[in-house]
Amino acid sequence: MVNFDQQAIQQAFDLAASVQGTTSPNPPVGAVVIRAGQVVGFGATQPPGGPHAERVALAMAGADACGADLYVTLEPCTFQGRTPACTDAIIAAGIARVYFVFRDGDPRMPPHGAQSILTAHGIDVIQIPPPNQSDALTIAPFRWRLQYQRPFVTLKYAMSLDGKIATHTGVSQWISSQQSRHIVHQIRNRVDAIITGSGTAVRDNPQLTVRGITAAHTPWRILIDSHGSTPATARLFDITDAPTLVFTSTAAPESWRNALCQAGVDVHCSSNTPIALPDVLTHLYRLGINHLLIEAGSGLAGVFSDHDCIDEVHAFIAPGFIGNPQAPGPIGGEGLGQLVDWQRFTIIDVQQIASDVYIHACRPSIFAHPHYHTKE
Ligand code: AOF
Ligand code: ZN
Repeated sequence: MVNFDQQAIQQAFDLAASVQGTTSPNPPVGAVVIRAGQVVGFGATQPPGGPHAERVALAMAGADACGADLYVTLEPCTFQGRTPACTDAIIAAGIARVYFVFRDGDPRMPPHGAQSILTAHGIDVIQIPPPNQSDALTIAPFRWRLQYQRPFVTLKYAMSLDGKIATHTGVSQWISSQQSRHIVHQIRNRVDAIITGSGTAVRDNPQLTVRGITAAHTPWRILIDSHGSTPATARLFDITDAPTLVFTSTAAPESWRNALCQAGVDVHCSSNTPIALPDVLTHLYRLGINHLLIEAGSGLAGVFSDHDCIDEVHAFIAPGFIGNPQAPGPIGGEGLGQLVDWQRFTIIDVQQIASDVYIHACRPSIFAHPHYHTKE
């Protein structure tokens, strides 16, 4: 029976959560060093090229790391990437025991992970469960990108009690409460990029920035606009707020594409109209984007859903009716014809936020192998 420190691993997950969105393509990891029941060091993964969580925590612990226990949310890396192997730092510091939760799926890891290297140096290595089921969400975006060569995709929407995200005339501001919209900024702060479509860009002229909270970073803004219908004056194209990447096609006017390039927007032009979602996701994979947030209308969300590319949902449900069959719901697209193989999400959290109900759900497969043994 392993007697590990629940508080230490919880603190490590809190540290990991605090740097979500700032570490891609690396995973956000938290580490805590405990000696004689006291926290002597802690840290989280720094942006790419910077030290990993373990090295930050060990540096803080200094000589106190000798004989101490290390709690880390992901098994320590054993290879030289942009930074040297964490196992070397753990061995050099004289750590006695390493508790970790998730296995690292990076192909540069050896078949048996960090365990054999550390145990060969007399260090006990113990894999423990996550304190909460939802802790798997800290590692899922990193895992998804490696496993499926695409980002982990989160959809956020606000809808009425009758399942509409706008009126039949296209008005959607505002369906959810101000408190719910505040949570959306926290969600944006945890992702690498926010994607929308031209319908939303034209109708709402959104900024898609993190506001009203202390932002850890600035996510990319991504627009899918095959025909160049978003005015060049749109707020999304003001790159002093945040960087913007546009996927368009040769069907869009060349003058529009040039104007965007001149404004500093990163324009990716394809000869296919409409733009193929798998091409977009592959491009984002190559850019190192682990976590993508959809904030769009039913058209773009429907394309993601038809491709079975929505992995997590944040739904805000406001207590009023909108009505009219022409008023859109959150998901358009082709949709399902039958419910035989219908894949349901797993609900992680349900809360009342001011007058709204908030539902947080994700694919059950995120929890299927919470310890993520990839190399068995
Ligand atoms: C850890 N602790 O905090 C993180 C790890 O290029 P590098 O050197 O930054 O290495 C990136 C890889 O390190 C990444 O793909 C993943 O396997 C691991 N991430 N490992 O020990 C950490 N973020
Ligand atoms: Zn490392």
